[in-house]
Amino acid sequence: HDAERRELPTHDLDADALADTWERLRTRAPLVQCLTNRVATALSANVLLAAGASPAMVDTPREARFFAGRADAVLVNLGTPTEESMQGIAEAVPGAVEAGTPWVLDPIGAGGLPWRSGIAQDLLGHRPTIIRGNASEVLGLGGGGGGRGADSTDRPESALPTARELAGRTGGAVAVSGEVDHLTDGERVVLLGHGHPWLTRVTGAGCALGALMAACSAVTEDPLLAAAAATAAYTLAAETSGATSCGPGSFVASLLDDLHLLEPEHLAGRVVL
Ligand code: ATP
Ligand code: TZP
Ligand code: MG
Ligand code: MG
Repeated sequence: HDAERRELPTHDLDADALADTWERLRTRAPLVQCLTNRVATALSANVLLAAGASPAMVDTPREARFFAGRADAVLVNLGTPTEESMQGIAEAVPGAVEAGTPWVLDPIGAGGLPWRSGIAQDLLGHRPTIIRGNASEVLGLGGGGGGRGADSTDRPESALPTARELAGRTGGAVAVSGEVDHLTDGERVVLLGHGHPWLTRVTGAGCALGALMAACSAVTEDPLLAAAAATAAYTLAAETSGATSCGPGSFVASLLDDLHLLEPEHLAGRVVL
């Protein structure tokens, strides 16, 4: 992706800024409220704990708004919507906005599934700090067709123009995941080519990355930096895990270990921006 990188606008993020963000996450242990799907719940909580953050899956409509005012960040994921879970999200998001709490939207299935596409469009109006999705979901949010259920059928580079347009609308960052992660705040564009193919063989691996982005958004005012720091940490840990495990099962266990072990100086020394 070096050729693509040369064609894109420059950015001011460097390895030290990403490492500082990772350091702040580990020192401050932000409280992350997760309103997520029933597939990815445990992995997301475990990824947050391994990184040094504090997960709380407070998603009932009766408490979601109250808690969004107390959490350091909120994650909203549309993976397995029910009437009740969507009511919880409808409470939490205005609660987060009112309290100035950063919030992340993972619009699973947007564009491809009718009910949640409408919900995702409505949520855009509340200006998510970060939108994180696969390429098909980001294209879906922009009004295009979606992917194949929860999985992407598009390449991240094809979603970059839509990602930039969405970021311009929300004032936040949009992170399109894939073999090369494409991140933008509408102006700046960051490409990160780390990771491991087994991340696509573990369900909820993208969702857990969204949770980690929420945690990072609690420790920096710059949404693009938050998204990039989370992506770098996660994908660098995954490279280590991929090299030391023998398949998706041992890989996901190692991923928690390697996230836990990833020191800011390792991140700074290894990331290619
Ligand atoms: P999908 O919904 O299509 O399963 P997702 O929401 O799970 O996508 P991914 O695109 O799989 O999200 O991204 C999750 C993580 O996996 C990201 O950190 C990304 O960098 C990494 N990743 C995705 N595809 C690859 C790949 N082919 N090689 C290396 N890393 C990858
Ligand atoms: N079905 C609905 S949500 C979900 C599945 C399989 C999890 C998708 O997780 P990810 O992180 O997008 O791979
Ligand atoms: Mg996936
Ligand atoms: Mg996904």
